Amino acid sequence: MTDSAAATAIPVDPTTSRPLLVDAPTPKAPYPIFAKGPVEQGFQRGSKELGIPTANLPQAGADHICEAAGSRSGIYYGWASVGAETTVYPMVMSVGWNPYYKNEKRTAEVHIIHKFDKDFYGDELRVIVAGYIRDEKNYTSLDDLILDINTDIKVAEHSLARPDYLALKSHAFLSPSPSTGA
Ligand code: ADP
Ligand code: RBF
Ligand code: MG
Repeated sequence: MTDSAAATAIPVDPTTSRPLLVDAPTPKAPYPIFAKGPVEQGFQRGSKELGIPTANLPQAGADHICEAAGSRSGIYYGWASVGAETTVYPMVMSVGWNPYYKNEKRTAEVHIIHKFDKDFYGDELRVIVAGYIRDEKNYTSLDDLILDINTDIKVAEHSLARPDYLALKSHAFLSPSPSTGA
């Protein structure tokens, strides 16, 4: 490999062989997409037991993201903040149709890449969606789903480290709303 090829090579996750960088060096329309709302309860299908809890955005937030992103179901990445906290964390988000609602409703579930001490149901969740990672897949094994989510997390971290994506981390949208209180 020549030096210039090495300099431009995209790193790959050894476990899943997936590239760790997605999207152009600068966010392109329709990104960034902004959404906020109080965290709602999901179906408690055990995301937490998998070690991958997902905070559900209200329906209006999920619909807004879907529409803005061209109604594309799949896995997205970006930044998130919660409640009265000013800390901004990287996030991965699964957007899809929910069979429970007979495919009439889409959900947007956000996994914040941080270990929290407690739940934050009802708190305001603010997200900036910076780009798209992949389509949703059907898995035959839970282990394979977990491996892919762990790669999604690495993809988000790598992709968000680029200057034009990092700049979104300090966007005013992620500051607590005056009414958030508590
Ligand atoms: P639900 O079905 O209600 O969404 P989950 O098992 O997916 O249940 O857990 C989600 C909840 O876990 C969130 O609403 C939030 O209160 C809490 N939580 C704790 N840590 C995180 C995290 N890192 N990312 C997202 N949610 C988290
Ligand atoms: N579920 C799937 O069936 N296929 C997927 O490709 C998929 N990818 C996910 C990626 C991320 C980053 C996250 C957080 C979840 C993903 N899920 C996927 C799981 C699913 O959307 C949901 O979290 C669980 O069903 C629990 O509600
Ligand atoms: Mg959840």
